[in-house]
Amino acid sequence: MITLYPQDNAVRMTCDLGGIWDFRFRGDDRWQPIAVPASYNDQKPDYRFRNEAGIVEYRRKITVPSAWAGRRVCLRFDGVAHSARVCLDGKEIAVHRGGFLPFEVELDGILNPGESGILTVEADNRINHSTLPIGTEGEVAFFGSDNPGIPAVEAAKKQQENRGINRPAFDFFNYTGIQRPVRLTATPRSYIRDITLVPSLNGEVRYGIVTGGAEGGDVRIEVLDAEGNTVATAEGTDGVLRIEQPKLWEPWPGTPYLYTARVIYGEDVYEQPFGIREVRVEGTRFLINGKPFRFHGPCKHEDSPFHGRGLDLCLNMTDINLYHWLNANCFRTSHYPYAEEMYRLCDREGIVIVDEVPAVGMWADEHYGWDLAGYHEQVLRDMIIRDKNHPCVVMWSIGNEPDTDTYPDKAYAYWKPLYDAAHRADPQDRPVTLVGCQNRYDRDQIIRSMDVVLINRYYGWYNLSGDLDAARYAMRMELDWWEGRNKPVILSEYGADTIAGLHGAEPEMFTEEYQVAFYEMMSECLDEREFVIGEMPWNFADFATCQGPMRAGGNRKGLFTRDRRPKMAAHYFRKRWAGME
Ligand code: GCB
Repeated sequence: MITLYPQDNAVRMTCDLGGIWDFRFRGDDRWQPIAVPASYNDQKPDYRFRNEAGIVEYRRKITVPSAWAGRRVCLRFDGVAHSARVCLDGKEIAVHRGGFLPFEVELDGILNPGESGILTVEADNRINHSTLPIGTEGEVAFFGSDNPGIPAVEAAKKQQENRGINRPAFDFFNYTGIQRPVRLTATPRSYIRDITLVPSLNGEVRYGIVTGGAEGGDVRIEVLDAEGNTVATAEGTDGVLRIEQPKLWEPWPGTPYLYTARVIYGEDVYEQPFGIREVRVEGTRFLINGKPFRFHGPCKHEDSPFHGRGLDLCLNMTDINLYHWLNANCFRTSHYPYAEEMYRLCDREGIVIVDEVPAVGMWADEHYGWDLAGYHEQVLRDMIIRDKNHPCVVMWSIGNEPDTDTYPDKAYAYWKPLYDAAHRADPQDRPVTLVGCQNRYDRDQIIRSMDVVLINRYYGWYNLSGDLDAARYAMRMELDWWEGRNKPVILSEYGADTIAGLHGAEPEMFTEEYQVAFYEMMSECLDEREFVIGEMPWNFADFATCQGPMRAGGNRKGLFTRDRRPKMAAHYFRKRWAGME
């Protein structure tokens, strides 16, 4: 079950379990030190850390402070990739499927205040046709030519399978482990379990409170403005708050004004930040607070040297300040829900988010035969429950680049119920999208049916490579077609691999000049169309991928290098986006 983000206040306490834990591959005798939270993969120059598919074990001693007597004590994991089995003193206390959403286990009766125990966490990094994201089973990897049919290659592939080699069906390194914080949390026994806030521009905020534990008394809610003044109050588990002359949450460069909903239930208190803003699609426009909003900002990954996909608050801060430097106003959480700290930061900084589930790697048409829809919907609902109150989140993405054109009707039948489920799950009923890959857009049925059409296009890179005139022609021709669909369109990925420091008098592929020329050409096409309401270059920074003949030290389509130095294209967008709001 998804629970509120942990909080320290007068009645709630947390104890961060980050640090150096014990670690080993299942079956090993010897434990070795490992940093938590972080991906384990880059913490040791060892083949197994990078490549082994299977279960790893983490271990440490935990103690519940005796001062927490009488409290409800939980162990909360913000994200363990890709699934976790948690034991205390050898006894299973929790299992969780999926690597990008939180889960918690109540320790009442398992470990009491004043007691210690040995916590072990088994993390499974295997990916296959029943996980999100998807791993390959038998077929070729996402990027890598396996020369199907060559007897020696086929035989060697069988050998690989026997060795448990496990490959992503997606273009980012399969970083795993305990990548996000682990905490002990203490709340009163009768506690606030969930808070839902649905603001309107007129200052009315519909709210709903869910409580847990024994009946604990009345529910009261107070809204505080940014200075801490109480500006509205209400009583009861649901109702409407009324804020006079509300200040709106506006995306950057406006003011992302935040209120705090202080919920009081018996002894418990929780302070939930929120913003007053409305999101709506009207014709081919995307409106935030009734004003047309144009998305401009590169897509991201959670990726950096050393930490891998592990939470790094300093990196998050640096990245968001680089978004400001770029004059960017948004990103998509390609290709999974990010750590909660990032959304909280974007609430404060006014950076808009398109929030994406880890449904990536479904590019083979056979996925319509896999038994995945139920789990997919659960992950989607859990993401929406976790992120529903963030003003920065303005749209949900139910997946990235599935095959939607081989069997358009099967694709429609799979994705439409997920689209409906997202609308049903979101109390704020934000727009919903599915990100389309470069395909037979004339055959596809589902992408065009989304509230906003998000399409990834690589004219001039993966096709028409190196010929930007041809790419311009193709892009224009496709945009002519979309013009007839009467939908708002965002170019949700476009980019060119670029080796920082590689230059050419002629803009040739992989040079910084080509990356700029590619973006200039694309900008020209996009600027001609009013229904194009956004551009999200791929990618903010270079990032790690699995090895393959098309990836030299990872994906190099970053506007920045992996250590966040701007390439020429970053300067290009900084200029282009200045004053674009
Ligand atoms: C895509 C994928 C993204 C890849 C990118 C690329 O279409 O959505 O995950 O990294 O292309 O660079 O090939």
